[in-house]
Amino acid sequence: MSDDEINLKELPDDEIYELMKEDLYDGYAKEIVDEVSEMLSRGHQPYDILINGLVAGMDIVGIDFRDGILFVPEVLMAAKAMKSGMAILRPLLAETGAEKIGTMVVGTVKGDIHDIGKNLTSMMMEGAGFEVIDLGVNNSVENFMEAIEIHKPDIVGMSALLTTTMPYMRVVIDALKDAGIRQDLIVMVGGAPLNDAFAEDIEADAYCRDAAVAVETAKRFMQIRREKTR
Ligand code: B1M
Repeated sequence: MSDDEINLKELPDDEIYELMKEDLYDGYAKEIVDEVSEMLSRGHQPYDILINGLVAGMDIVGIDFRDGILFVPEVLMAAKAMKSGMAILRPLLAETGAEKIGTMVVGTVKGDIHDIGKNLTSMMMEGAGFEVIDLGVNNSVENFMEAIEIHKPDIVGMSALLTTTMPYMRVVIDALKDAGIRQDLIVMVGGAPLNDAFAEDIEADAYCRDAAVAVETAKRFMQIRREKTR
């Protein structure tokens, strides 16, 4: 919806959230930027704007994509709009002044180019005080191993959004075992098609339903790790 038609200042909060979902669906990046900024100026928390506006909008896109109502170009536009909103929220979510509590190497696995959920998780982890080395998308086992060698992280995070790419997580975990470093790392996995049973099956340490769970899980594991080394 164009700014010429709507004066955001006149709308109540719930209508702006509705508008965000519509504009995300339509891939209107500029409008999303304006709406995110307006909600911030009203004192809404960055996390609430992310969940109630951007993530809620992307959920609707996902349903219509699945049902053949939206196609790849439209979904890409929606993803671009989502990223423009996330770009504003990112520094705010990361701005907690928290002490560094650990390091995570994270990436989307080979064959998979979905990165919105991974980026969101990275943002939230940074906000919680983790250093995050984000490998981007379509990562081979070699990419993960090289980054682990260089950055010596506490945590390895993997993301997959496709049922065809999620099995690749096992390939990475098996490589960690073969290299004799599996026990030194906390392995967390996430992505819409995963679940606890899958994580257990591939011998990951945890499945993270969403970015907030990823943060809680990482903190919990780091706490356990610190207690062990005391
Ligand atoms: Co894709 N796509 N897509 N797509 N896409 C899905 C995943 C799909 C479910 C849509 C559908 O049919 N309903 C479906 C997968 C079906 C399946 O395998 N079961 C699908 C398909 C089929 C495809 C293509 C094959 C389509 C085609 O070309 N025919 C193709 C594959 C490309 C490839 O990867 N090789 C494709 C392409 C694309 C786009 C490029 C158009 C675009 C991606 C743009 C981008 O990411 N830059 C896209 C999008 C946007 C989606 C949907 C609509 C939205 C995904 C998303 O960003 N969600 C998606 C439908 C859906 O999931 N509802 C769909 C919002 C995000 C915040 O949630 O990613 O789940 P999510 O992340 C959450 C948690 O899962 C968790 O925390 C996040 C935040 O709370 N999490 C982690 C995620 N990663 C984590 C890592 C962690 C921890 C937690 O590490 C520790």
